[in-house]
Amino acid sequence: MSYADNRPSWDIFCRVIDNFGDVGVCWRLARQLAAEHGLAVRLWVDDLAAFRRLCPAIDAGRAVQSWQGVNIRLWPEPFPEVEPAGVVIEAFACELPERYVRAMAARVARPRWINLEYLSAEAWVGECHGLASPSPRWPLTKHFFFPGFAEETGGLLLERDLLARRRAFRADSAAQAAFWQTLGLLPPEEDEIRLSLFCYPASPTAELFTCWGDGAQSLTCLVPEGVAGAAIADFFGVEAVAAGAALRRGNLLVRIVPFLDQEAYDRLLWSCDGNVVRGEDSFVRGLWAARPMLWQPYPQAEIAHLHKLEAFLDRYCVGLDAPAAAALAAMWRAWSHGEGVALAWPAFRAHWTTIEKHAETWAGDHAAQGDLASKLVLFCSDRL
Ligand code: TRH
Repeated sequence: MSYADNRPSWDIFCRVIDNFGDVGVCWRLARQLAAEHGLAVRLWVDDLAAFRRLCPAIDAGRAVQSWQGVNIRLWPEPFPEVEPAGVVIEAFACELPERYVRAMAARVARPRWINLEYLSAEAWVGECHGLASPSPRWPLTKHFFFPGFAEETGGLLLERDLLARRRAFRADSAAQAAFWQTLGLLPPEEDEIRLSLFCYPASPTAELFTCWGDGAQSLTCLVPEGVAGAAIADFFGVEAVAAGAALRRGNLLVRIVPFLDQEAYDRLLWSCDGNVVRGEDSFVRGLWAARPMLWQPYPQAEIAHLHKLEAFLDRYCVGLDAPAAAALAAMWRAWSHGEGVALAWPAFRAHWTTIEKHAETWAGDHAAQGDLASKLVLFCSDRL
């Protein structure tokens, strides 16, 4: 019996360029397509060791394995002869193997070929979403599918029950205490603020830590192992940091926790009072966590990421009162530009409650717009 049985078959191709975003998005999408849409999903990944970081159940030495309803394959070089699926997702323009494209072209019922793009809040995304690009070489047409924040885009990844699970978890102090225990932590003290930190190696952590350490309130910052490790070690004057480390400066306590699987990372975001997130997938998860957050887009050439930041701020601040919006924008800009962080923090903190209410409303409104996996399934079935 083939991996697809009688279900519609989908192939997702993912190359790990650097970091975790590419495989993070593909893995989340693959699971959702299998679990919520009854599809037979094969996920081809060229770097199983990187994948394993977000999903420790993966055996990096096995070329074929199944987990959580997804058939996972190592993307080998040279690529073998395989029967292409009915829908083929080329994630982030990763370029499909030529042998596979030839097999797609040879199929009587030509597969749907989708290029899944990176997320951006910029206005052009809505105009480019869904555009067709006929191949100059093959009798095949590729369509561009853009995730995004507006109705006319491909939407955001969101599992059907995510917000309900988040609410239930937040209402359950025993579940929260059990989660903290898995990280070797007690629940937060009355007057403690607890934040998670996921940032880039060059993010201005030293300035942020100095400002938190000098602050009046006790602040615990939870950092998954491997995140900004050199900068943190440098700041505290130690050689290296590893999971379990506890480092103090004034009112700041930095705790290094293990790098979590995606489900546990969600629980971390839900459990903290606020979160520092980055890139694409943790950013979206931070939005669904609906706590005040600080986002840094993936640094790109020619400051393209700063345009992404401004475009998102324009959308996100709609409906937020002007002083809180100004404080939030100043803080996010300082964090991404790498200057003025300590100056921006007090106002950001002062508007915390307003920002938190806004985050909850924003999540509810955007969840109602339809999620990426459902939009993608509809987009492909419309074209079958
Ligand atoms: O790792 P990133 O910086 O990924 C980036 C961006 O996606 C960017 O768009 C892309 O061009 C570049 O990679 C190549 O950040 P991102 O997108 O948040 O992905 C991180 C993934 O790691 C996400 O799926 C959440 C997951 N994660 C865990 O599962 N456990 C953890 O402990 C942490 C910190 C993250």
